[in-house]
Amino acid sequence: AGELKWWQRGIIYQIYPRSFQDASGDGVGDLRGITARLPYLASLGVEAVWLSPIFTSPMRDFGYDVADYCGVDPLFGTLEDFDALVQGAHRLGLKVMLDYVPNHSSSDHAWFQEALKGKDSPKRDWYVWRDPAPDGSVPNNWKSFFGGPAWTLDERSGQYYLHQFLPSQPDLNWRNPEVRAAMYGALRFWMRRGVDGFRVDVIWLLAEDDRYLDEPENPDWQPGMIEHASLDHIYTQDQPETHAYIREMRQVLDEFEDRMMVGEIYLPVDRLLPYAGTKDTEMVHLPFNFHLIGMPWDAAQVRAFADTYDAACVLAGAWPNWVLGNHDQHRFKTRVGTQGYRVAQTLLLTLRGTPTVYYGDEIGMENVPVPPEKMVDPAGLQQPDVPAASRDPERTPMQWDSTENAGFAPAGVTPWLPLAADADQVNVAAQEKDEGSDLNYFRALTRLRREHPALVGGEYHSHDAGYGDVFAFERTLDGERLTVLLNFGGETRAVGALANGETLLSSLWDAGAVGAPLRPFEARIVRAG
Ligand code: ISL
Repeated sequence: AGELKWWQRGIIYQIYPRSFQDASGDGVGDLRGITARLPYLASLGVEAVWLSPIFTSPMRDFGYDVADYCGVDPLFGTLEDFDALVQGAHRLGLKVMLDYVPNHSSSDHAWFQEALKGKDSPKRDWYVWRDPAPDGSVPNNWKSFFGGPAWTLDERSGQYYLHQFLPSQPDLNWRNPEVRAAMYGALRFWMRRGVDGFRVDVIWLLAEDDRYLDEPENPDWQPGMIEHASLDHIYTQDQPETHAYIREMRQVLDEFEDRMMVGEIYLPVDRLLPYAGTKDTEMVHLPFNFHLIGMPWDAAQVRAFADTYDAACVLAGAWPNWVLGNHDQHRFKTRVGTQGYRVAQTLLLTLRGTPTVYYGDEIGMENVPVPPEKMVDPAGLQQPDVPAASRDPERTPMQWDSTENAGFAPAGVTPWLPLAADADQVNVAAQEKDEGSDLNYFRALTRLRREHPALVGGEYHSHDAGYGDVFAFERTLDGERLTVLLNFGGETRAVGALANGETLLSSLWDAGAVGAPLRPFEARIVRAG
């Protein structure tokens, strides 16, 4: 796998900076905290660390509302702290990725404040303004992801501005070349400081159809689903102009050596892979593949998807990637259950493609119930009728040890979100000492990836294991063949010749006899003899 790039070869580890390590003692994680934990990150065997937004922000959407694209928010530290983090990471061989939020700024951004001055403001056209409908109401039926209309009236000018998220997150007007130039300037600023790559927030939403037509209703919407899903978003998502802007963005990245971007894109595979571009016109290096998150946890369905996706990637010349969780999704251990956890982790780290891991998943963190009076996520607060809407449960502090505040923050400090009730048992320190822990299983998997290039660069081919609850596939490279056997169910399953060969790793640790049946919920990696 020598010719692979770092973002193909390695694992991306997502840190939600508010929740990783609080060095300053204010209950919120920060950059110096992350720097202090770099040796831990290196010990995991990951390649790159992606930081959710650290930029100057009023934090109404916890940093996804940027008030200065080239500044570090004081809550997280200073530019000097950031430089130290990058240097420290690079010394340990870790890449650093930032979270770039181009679709919208904060309403506190100087650009929006200038635009608010009136229709003649030089920055007016940097955002998306429309006159009211003839009856004075919103220009059309577009909705915010967080509930309510995607339009807010600016009383002074009598016009509405577009916001696909909070009213305090006005959409930037990407059709305006000045906006694009300014936003590319921010990318260059961070790349000059040594940043290796970017996760690009809602990249598939950058442009809107400029006829501003009503979106069609979604016939599959039901009460209990978020309001945003009541429409089919054919005019606000995946527009041809968006593709053009991404091609431009890619050229900015290519001004620097070996940089990459991964795009946040929630689309079906046939509309997702075009975001990788073509050999001649490249776009994002990785278009996030979130499909394992949305689909039922079922061996046959996961296999069918993996087959389809892998083949589509080969055809499109796109490098595959896999995700089980992030700061917007419920913890995967909570979704698949304790028993399915190691099967899922094995799947993530052995399918062909770049895995992205969410902080804490390596120790098996689960959703933490957050009582109503402690809820802070606007997506949850604005949609109280949708219990699953809040993203607080998957954003709770990292569990480092069994001291007060689990080592996340000094004793006596109140963390910004509550810690898991079992943090005194489920934590890094405890799992370091336990050979059979989730943490050591994760490390065993990353070690295997390093020792066996077939797991990284090898071809993927699935097998019919003869049972609906077993997913079996092989990874082959240069004569080495590794078989991954995943028992999604609670039955013992004899998979015959598929299990023949030396067991390199079992989720139940003991290798067992050659060719032994799969035990309930066992994940096993076998080297064919
Ligand atoms: O989470 C989602 C899919 O289940 C969608 O609601 C949508 O993809 C998401 O809200 C978009 O997320 C990104 O942009 C938001 C920010 O709040 C999220 O944290 C970020 O990941 C606005 O910047």
